[in-house]
Amino acid sequence: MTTLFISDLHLDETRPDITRAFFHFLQTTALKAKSLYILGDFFEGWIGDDDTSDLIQSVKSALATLKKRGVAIFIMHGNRDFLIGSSFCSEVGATLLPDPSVISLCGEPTLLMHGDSLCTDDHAYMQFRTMTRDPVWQHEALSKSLEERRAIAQHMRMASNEANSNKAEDIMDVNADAVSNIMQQHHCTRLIHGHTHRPYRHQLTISHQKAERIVLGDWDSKLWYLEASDNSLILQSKPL
Ligand code: OKV
Ligand code: MN
Repeated sequence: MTTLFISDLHLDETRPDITRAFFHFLQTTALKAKSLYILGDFFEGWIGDDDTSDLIQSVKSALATLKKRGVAIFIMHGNRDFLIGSSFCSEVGATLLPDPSVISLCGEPTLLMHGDSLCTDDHAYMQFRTMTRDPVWQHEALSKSLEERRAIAQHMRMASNEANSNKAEDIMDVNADAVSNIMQQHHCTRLIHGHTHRPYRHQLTISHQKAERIVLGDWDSKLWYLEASDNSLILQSKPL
């Protein structure tokens, strides 16, 4: 029995090929697993659980089917879909995981994160994050009509695309001290996260101990998942 980790699918109407690959992944690889962890940016955007589209409906039903077949599903917020709420999760039978969370994996305490909170050199983004994770902001955001939220989302996405094209590559990666601090705080020698779209297994030394940071890949030209079995971890990628 395996445990699977994915992130950064950025599901969106403009990429039906990714949605198709995800459904195929659920019906094959994920069906054989014990649990599936989705570590953020599952959707390209989220404006509230009351939003219904064909895409959202079909994803809900695919996840609910997986759950009914006995696979446990865990969802963590990403920087894009941070408004996913308890209604969505209970509808599909998933557990909403706080960021960060610690689980035991292959007998080792393992820290799970989306990864955006580690990008502390991107000050503009950290400010955006603080604002949008504020419960008061979120309550106000969700009290607007769906139409209004759609319009605001479109605006925010356009502004963000413009800002990111002017950002240096390395400020959009994790900060090494932020990684070391959070792993020590949680007494973990393994960290699994996504967000940066730089899939890799980094071998580290943290307070004289061997440690590992596993970065999941985004689903774009390839799909990526981390497969954990009894005693091995494999970072897999397949063509879409
Ligand atoms: C998510 C990011 C867009 C980064 C805002 C009311 C309020 C909804 C919202 C709209 C945007 C989330 C919910 C999205 C993340 C972006 C652009 C940059 C850096 C309001 C209702 F309060 F402002 F009125 N938002 N979306 N970005 O499209 O998913 O992560 S989103
Ligand atoms: Mn992200």
